[in-house]
Amino acid sequence: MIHVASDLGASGGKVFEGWLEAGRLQLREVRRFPNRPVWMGETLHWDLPALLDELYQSLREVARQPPDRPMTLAVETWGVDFGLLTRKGALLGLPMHYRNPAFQEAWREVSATGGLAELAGATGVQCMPINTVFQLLALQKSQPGLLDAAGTLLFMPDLLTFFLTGERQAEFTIAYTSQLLDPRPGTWSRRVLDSFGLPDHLLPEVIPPATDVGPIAPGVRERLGLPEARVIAGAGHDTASAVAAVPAEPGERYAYLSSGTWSLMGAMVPEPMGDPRMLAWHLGNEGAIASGPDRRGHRLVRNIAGLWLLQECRRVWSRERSEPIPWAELDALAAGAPPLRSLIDPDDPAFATPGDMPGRIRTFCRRTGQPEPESPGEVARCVVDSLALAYRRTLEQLEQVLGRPVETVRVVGGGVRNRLLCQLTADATGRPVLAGPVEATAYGNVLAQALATGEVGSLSEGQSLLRASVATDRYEPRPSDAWEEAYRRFLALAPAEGGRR
Ligand code: LRH
Repeated sequence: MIHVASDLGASGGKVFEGWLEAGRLQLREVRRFPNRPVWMGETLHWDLPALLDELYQSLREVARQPPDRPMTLAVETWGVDFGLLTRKGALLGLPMHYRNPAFQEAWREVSATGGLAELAGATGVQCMPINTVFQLLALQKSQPGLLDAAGTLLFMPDLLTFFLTGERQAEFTIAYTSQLLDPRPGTWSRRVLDSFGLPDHLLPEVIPPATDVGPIAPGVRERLGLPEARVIAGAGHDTASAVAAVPAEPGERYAYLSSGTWSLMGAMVPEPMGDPRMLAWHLGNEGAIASGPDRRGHRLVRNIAGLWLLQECRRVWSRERSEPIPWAELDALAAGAPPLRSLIDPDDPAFATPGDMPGRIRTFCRRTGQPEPESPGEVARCVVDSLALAYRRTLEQLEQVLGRPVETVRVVGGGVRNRLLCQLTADATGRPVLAGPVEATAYGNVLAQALATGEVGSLSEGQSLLRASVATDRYEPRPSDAWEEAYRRFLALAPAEGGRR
């Protein structure tokens, strides 16, 4: 059987085909394409038609390859974003992208009225302005009546699935990111819907990860010339897919770090955690694929602004130079720049929206009485040093919430390629870093499909297949006084967030 894994991430869309062979998960890249959001007036939107077209082309491409094998498909995307459908299934406008500045306002309003603790208590999720709940509140204000008129809200992976199958549902891991779900029963939170006056008729049934949704509808296949395939709701949330592909050893006490546009750091937990310190520490729960019979699992996580900061810097510098700056060049410049000179808090709201990131980083350093990084190498170094220190802070807080030590850091995703950041993460945290695979979301996506078809019986069986299939690099920590001193300076940048010293 062949499993088509489609991943729509911030740095682009990717489609892989995966299959099981000789005790391994095999992966082949089918297609890569841009996933560029589009400004329409004041609002940033998904370019959904372009993405659907890429998906159709990918399916045709996979079907052209011999041998002819039964095919399944699963789509995962980043969390929180959604589209609205009419009752009859027409799309009500292009889905909005979470980096819209208006969502920050909705968040500030709830925050000012003390509503964040209530929200975090009801959902267990890290309160972030990007969450669906804040998007809906912003929409209620800017487009009164729209939500009442709409028929169904579908999160992005479920929306793409809908266009292929005609089925409407909310896969558990992607629904979890909305901050509208009560994760323990795994159903929509009455408390949240009522206290924010949000309509509940929009929300479809929540289904567990790794569920067979149905075939590509015959009408769709004929119209678009698509092959026969069953569509699976895998782990619709890309982070949940990536974490399912952490090739940890049985019993290993690891923190995962899914490193890409965001740095998602956390640990698997048997049930949602409710430690009161989590709100101040920006820790929350998210969905995972678990080993249990219904596959709904939980993990602790902090969403840390990740390589986004460098991606935005690179965009600005590339524009200045009128050509894309190769990542390898940027990494080399950062490696050669003086270490631990100026530090930022990567999660400062100033860095959350697109714009002149190098300028904003300089302003942050000036405002906090530090030398302003000038050259691209200095700015990039400031970012990676600061990210490594942010990982240390989260790791220490995770240990306190878990009540046990974390012994290794497992990095997966595109950030595995940033060897400097991997080494700095080991140095800053004092833990060995095990990095790989780069294509974790695709592996996790394929694994979810293999679970749904029954080719793989359990998550642990899948993970032992993974260990046989992927390579990891190990980075040993090189702790030093310089890191200790820098960590003290880093913690002072955002004192409200705590830290152990
Ligand atoms: C990472 C991610 C993360 C958040 C954000 C919106 O791609 O999914 O887990 O949900 O994007």
